[in-house]
Amino acid sequence: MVLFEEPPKNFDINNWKLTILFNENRYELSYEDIMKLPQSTISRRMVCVCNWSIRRTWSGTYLKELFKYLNIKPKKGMYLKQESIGNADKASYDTTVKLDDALANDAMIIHSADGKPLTLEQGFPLRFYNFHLLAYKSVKGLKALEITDKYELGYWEKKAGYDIGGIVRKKKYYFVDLNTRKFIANEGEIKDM
Ligand SMILES: Nc1nc2c(c(=O)[nH]1)N[C@H]1C(S)=C(S)[C@@H](COP(=O)(O)O)O[C@H]1N2
Ligand SMILES: [Mo]
Repeated sequence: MVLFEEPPKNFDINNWKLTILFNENRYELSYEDIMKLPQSTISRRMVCVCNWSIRRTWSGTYLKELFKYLNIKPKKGMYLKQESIGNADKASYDTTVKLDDALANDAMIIHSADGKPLTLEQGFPLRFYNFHLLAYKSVKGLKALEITDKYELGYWEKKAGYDIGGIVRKKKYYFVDLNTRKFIANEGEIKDM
């Protein structure tokens, strides 16, 4: 059984735009527009709900830079809903995160990993990432970001029985890139490994 959504078929980047919804406003950015935003490249660790982790070098734009560019000033206590492109025959993948937390933890919209554009499997053209949270809170093949006052479990998250918060927990993880297992004694982004 395919538990999650597969990458879109016959994907054409020329027909893609990232939609951002804030209050009554709708913004649309093409891949070209995204590549013109302030760029950052940084090595950060992703952690999977299945207790493994990998450090990669990610390139993209900080969420706060995107908001600055669009002149979006959300009030405190809002949420950010991410939605994927999806397939014609399948529901898209969606998840909602706390917006203040995403901004405070330097969440990014990412187009490249280790110097190469993401593959469709990795989330081409764009992937949201809050490294403070487990990978299931990060949507691949991003289509829309919506600033909302609703905090709800995503369709697949609900099916899988995942927790709505998704914070990286104090736990023993397997660090694939280091080929080592280690107990991590604090919550959130793993910075010291
Ligand atoms: N579009 C989309 N994004 C998604 C998913 C998905 O099925 N579709 N799965 C989520 C889940 S459950 C996980 S664990 C991670 C997996 O990320 P990876 O493929 O980079 O390991 O992506 C998340 N983002
Ligand atoms: Mo997952």
